[in-house]
Amino acid sequence: MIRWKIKMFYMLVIVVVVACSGADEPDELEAVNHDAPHVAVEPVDRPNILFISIDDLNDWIEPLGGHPQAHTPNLTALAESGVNFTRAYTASPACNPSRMALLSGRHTYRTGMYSNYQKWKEVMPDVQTLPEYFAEHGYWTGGAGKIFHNNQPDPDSWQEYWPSKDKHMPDYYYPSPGETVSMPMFEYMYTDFDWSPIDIPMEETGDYQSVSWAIEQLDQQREEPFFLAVGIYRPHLPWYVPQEYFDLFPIDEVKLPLIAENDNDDLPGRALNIASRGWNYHKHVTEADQWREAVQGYLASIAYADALLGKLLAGLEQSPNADNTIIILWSDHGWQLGEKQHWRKFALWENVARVVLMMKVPEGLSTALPEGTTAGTRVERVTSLLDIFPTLVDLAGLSPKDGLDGRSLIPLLRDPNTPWDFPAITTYDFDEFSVRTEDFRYIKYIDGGEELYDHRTDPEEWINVADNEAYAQEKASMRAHIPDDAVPFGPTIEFQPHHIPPFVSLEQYQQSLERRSMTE
Ligand SMILES: [Ca+2]
Ligand SMILES: [Ca+2]
Repeated sequence: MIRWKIKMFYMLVIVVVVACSGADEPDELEAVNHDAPHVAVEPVDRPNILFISIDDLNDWIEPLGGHPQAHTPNLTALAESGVNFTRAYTASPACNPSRMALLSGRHTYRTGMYSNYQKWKEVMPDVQTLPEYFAEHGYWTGGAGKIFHNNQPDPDSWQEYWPSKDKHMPDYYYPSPGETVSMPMFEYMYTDFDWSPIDIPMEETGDYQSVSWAIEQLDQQREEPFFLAVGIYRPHLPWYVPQEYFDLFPIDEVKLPLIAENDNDDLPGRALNIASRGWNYHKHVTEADQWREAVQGYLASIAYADALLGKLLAGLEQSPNADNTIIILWSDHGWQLGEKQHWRKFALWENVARVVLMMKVPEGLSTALPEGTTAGTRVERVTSLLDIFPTLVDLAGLSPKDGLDGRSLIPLLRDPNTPWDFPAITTYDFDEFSVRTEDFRYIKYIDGGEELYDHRTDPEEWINVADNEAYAQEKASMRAHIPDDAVPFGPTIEFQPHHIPPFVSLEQYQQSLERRSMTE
């Protein structure tokens, strides 16, 4: 029905244009045709949006090739039926600032929402979130699982939510408080830093329940179009998933990530500080002989998340909304498992800044992209999670929203080779920036330390050429992208003993180093 209406609208525009201009050259017609959807004042119907987040998922998926053993048939199927953005980056390598940048469409350095240790509603009380914007334009908005940061659900963004508007996360398995299954506890260890098969049927796991609820929503016929958000929590720690997913990766065959010997020798001081994250996770993991087990746990958790994605997409396929729903899938940031002796997120290197981003737009559904996406497209241009908000607004034909920091990806959805010279900026907490272009990554830390990597020859970021004279020009042009007007750090929460407070000044960072040297 929608397809038919758009085609009719299309034909009408062509007829009117031909009548008015007398143009009869096919390429002129083509040009007009291309722009025609933008003159639509009120499209007759809106496409549904299925908005899928997979937490803490790095590039260890088959369509991005980050680990040779990844088992992700459903991500592969989505990439092959839609568009895979292979150079997509987060605005910030932590759940809360990344998600709030995406959901507000605003950069961290424009809002002051820099850290997990902030309440976003306090930092940006007046923000209109992406789902709120869709609700304002007549959408039913609902969701399940982690979309906003764990402990900061937003009842205002949704008409329905599972488990509830005030509790976004379903219950997940945990061992007894303070206990772990595989990884021996060490001082200041993040208590979820653990991995193990669990003797719990798939159907009883939290993410399975989120996905099941979402499939029920897909089956409903509503008056309004839907914006349905599904947050799959794994592969966020702890990596507890059913045995069958561990069985995919026999421990003797698990391959560790690619590591360069002496990789850290050319890192500036603050980078080394970030790598150890204060408490040297890498030392504890290797001393406990758990590196391979951790990699197995992450791969198993990715395979588990992929299986649930498959269940969700099969649910869509079998629903009455299979042909009138746009799919978007994203992860909030990447992860490191020992590269540069770093574990977890909270860093500015490629393995952490790179995210998964895929879209699929059926034909005849979006006035901005009536032809839909072309199956199997790879977009290798640099993109950002900030681009999601304006892209979805365009795809749904909503009125443009002011003040968004990203840009609509419609031109790249039409033609992945469109020139696109927009570097991705990633912030780590405050005043630490990474700039990524197609060929380079540049990092500037709070103490002035720098890194520069040439991705044409060094995709693993092993050779820091920041001090190499041959790269002086590239470094200067990369550095020029760092904003000089970043807003101050917004209010923080009360810090717990295990928190690493974000540094909001060089002095504060230096004081922390002094304190640390006194305790060592
Ligand atoms: Ca995350
Ligand atoms: Ca190095």
